[in-house]
Amino acid sequence: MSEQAAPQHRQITVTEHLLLHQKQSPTATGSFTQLLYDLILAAKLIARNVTKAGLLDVLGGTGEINVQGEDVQKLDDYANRILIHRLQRTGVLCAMASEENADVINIPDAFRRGEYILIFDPLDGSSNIDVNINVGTIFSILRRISPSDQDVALSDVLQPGYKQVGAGYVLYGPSTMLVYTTGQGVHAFTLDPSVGEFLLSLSNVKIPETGKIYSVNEGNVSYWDEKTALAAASFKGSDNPRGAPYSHRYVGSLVADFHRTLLKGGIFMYPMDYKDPDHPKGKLRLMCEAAPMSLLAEQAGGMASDGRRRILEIIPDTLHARVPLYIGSKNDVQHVINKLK
Ligand code: AHM
Ligand code: MG
Repeated sequence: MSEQAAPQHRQITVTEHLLLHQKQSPTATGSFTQLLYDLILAAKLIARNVTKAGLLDVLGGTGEINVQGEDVQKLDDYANRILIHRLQRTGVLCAMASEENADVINIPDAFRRGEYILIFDPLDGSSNIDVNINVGTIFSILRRISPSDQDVALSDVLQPGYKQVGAGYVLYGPSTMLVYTTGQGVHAFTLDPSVGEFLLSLSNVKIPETGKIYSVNEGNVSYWDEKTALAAASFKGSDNPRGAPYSHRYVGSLVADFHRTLLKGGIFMYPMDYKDPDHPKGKLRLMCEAAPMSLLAEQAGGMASDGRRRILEIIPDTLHARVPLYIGSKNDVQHVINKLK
């Protein structure tokens, strides 16, 4: 079970939480804490605009198509700009990569550079924003491997997920929540808009070993192979870890679907599909979606796989590589892996 937050008068802020963990690491310099601090500020600015969607002229598309071939929403673009603007001046990053940008984003010469690389999806699920459904920002933090006096190489960015030194997301929902890990468990904070601070809500979040909910876009069933279709169908009957039908929930925003899976258990899947019959592939991006969620899942005692391999061990071949994703409760994910064999 996750540990509940302290009563109101003893609540701790995310900054206090970060400093506490920093103190516990004798080699910590404070730069990682600075990075998260600036990331949180960017998230608050994004939250401010997301909650005003419908009031400000922020809904709809910009008319542009992004590197993924998708319509760029005005809020996607805003979130991306805010993150790049705020984070390039932290002094602790040597590069960034965004779902919205084709290439690695270098830190301009005007700013100090550091050891960390930030990869993010600025506004995941943004096709849902026009209908007032939860969206989120997902982030992944790596440490560069090449010497710091050299230019950052693509190989610094294309590291497998187990190398992440931090990962998390901000969920813009009925309340704004920050969930993060630095490899010492998963902790969840809620933004109190009256004081502008994220306050600790849950520490050491643990995913139940078996859940009661499966989450997948079943409208795609005719694009799946037979084993995938049978694996998804097994959650409707009794041939599954629960031995009884699961409930089905699918928001269509990874951050929202993952957040529910993290807290309540079960499985979220985005299988490989044959929409392009010659090039079967998953939809979700390895570096800015699957890898950070997988670090969180494993830190919470869950599991994440592409159906064959542990997501965290996959070495990305390109910045925008896509993978199938099966993530959530250990027993539910293992069940699907067995079905796919
Ligand atoms: P996005 O990054 O362009 O918003 O796309 C990713 C989203 C995820 O949030 C979600 O899990 C998935 O796409 C939903 O896809 P679909 O509409 O095909 O079910
Ligand atoms: Mg996304």
